[in-house]
Amino acid sequence: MSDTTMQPSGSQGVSRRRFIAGTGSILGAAALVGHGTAAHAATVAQAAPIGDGAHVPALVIGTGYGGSVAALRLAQAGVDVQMIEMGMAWDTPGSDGKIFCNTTAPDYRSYWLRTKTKQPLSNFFGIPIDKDIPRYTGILDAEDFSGITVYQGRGVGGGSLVNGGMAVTPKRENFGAILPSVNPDEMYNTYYPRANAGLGSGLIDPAWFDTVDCYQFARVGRKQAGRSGFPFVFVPDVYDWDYMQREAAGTVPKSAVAGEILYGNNYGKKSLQKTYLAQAKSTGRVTISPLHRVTSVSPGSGGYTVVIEQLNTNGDVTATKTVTSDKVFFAAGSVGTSKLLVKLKATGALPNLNGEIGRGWGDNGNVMCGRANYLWDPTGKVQAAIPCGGIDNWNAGGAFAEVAPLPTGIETYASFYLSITKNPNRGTFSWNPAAGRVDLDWQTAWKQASIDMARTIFDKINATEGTIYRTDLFGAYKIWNDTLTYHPLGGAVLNKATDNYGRLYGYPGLYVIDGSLIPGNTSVNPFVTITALAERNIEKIIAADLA
Ligand code: FAE
Repeated sequence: MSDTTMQPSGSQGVSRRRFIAGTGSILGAAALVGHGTAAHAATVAQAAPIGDGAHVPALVIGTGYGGSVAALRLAQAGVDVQMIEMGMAWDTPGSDGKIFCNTTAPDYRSYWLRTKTKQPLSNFFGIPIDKDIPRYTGILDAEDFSGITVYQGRGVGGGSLVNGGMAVTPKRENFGAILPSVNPDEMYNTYYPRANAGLGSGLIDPAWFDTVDCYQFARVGRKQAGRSGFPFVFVPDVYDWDYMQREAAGTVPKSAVAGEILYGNNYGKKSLQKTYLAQAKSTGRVTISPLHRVTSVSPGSGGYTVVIEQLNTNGDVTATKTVTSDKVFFAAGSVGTSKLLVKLKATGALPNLNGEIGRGWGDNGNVMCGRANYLWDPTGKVQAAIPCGGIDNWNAGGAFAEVAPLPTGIETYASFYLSITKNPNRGTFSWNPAAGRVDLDWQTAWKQASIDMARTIFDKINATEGTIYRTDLFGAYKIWNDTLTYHPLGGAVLNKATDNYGRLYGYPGLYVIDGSLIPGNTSVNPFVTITALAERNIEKIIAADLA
């Protein structure tokens, strides 16, 4: 029992008054989310990892949005928390002095246990651009299922390490279709504002946007959307916009302006390492064990028995630890949590989980495309890798399209878009006993609905501009990237697999608190909704279950 956070179980008690006091302090969190140099990541550097045989009051599986909210709020309420993360800590520079590698030069740090990159944009002028890399516990997992590749962040901070930081609150009129059992007043008055404050969301300065070279691609996107009658909306991002202005002016080291995204941002981005997790660590009650992967949770004597594999950077298991926890929070992301719960139900570790486990999974309707512009409409040699706006045709055409950068370092005359569409198809995870793994029954053909919705925007823009789709970005003559998602959602849907606050039916003390609660679509980029829902649920759980 070498674990440093081991506490007598009496220490976990929390009163409503203490919890509310804790909640108040996050409202000042925006002040805490500073300029965000890579060095800040060290503030969440590790104490000793969890020890074999430890007994802990609360264990959180995963360090993404849901897990970070749970850890912070539990810690502020006086509960000691162990966070278990299968990816790396991402707090130590490589031999080039940087923690993260650049998008244009993916190296060993780029992909989770692959020997070749699997870049979302796989071709350029029709030529494949993927390259060999050493197998390593890199930051971006391109996890292949039948019919779809699901991109996910691996490491302390989860998806916040790799994503574009677009912090979008859905329009209130769309909320009923996103989370039908949740009171929108609570969300829009309390939990979305709390989430946005905690994440450090902010808007680009429109005056700067209008003049700076690195957003020429987005100005072209705005102009062309407008000429076809579509609203272009600025959307907030968690990137530090002041820092980006200084990057563009050449006074600080460049990150977004140097094309960093997907494999981590060395500066500027307020990932969870610098926001929720930094605050959680500062309570002194949160310990994170990176390169530790949870493989089992089952009822045991004196709490839940949790089996954890420790990994090295080759992905080999170097130790297996068994610990006990009074409460376990599944925050391994939509895919990670769904895979664990489906396996644990099917293999007899948690047989009483209900039949909704593994169901209701969606891709947030993601589909990508590019358009070819004329020579008089260049999109810019230097493009900031952080998107700042989108084209909203959600209610008329079922698509919200992020005007995305193509940070290649050369003029491409291409406009690039990631569309989020109202795709109605839902997949189901199931246990495959012969292969010993969890499968997903997604079909690539289901993306046709997304393509049709995205075309409500881009066919019209092409018609107005007299332009065509690019056919060289995703394989020869392929217009649409219809084989991936960045936004996995569902698999343990709120009020179906769990109660209306994420408590798993059949197992008091087991909770789901990540994107798997959301039934497949958020109408916009999802992490603000994941964070806000986690804020709502943990407040209730602390008040009702830990009081
Ligand atoms: P997530 O952040 O994925 O965290 C789960 C964590 O659990 C990960 O760190 C895993 O490594 C870890 N884990 C999984 N299984 C285990 C296990 N068995 N044991 C221990 N640890 C485990 O979950 N969303 C936006 O809103 N705006 C954007 O601009 C945006 N851009 C994106 C760009 C890319 C390239 C990608 C991949 C995603 C993007 N997203 C964006 C999606 C967003 O990052 C995602 O919805 C959230 O990260 C999901 O949050 P969760 O808390 O559900």
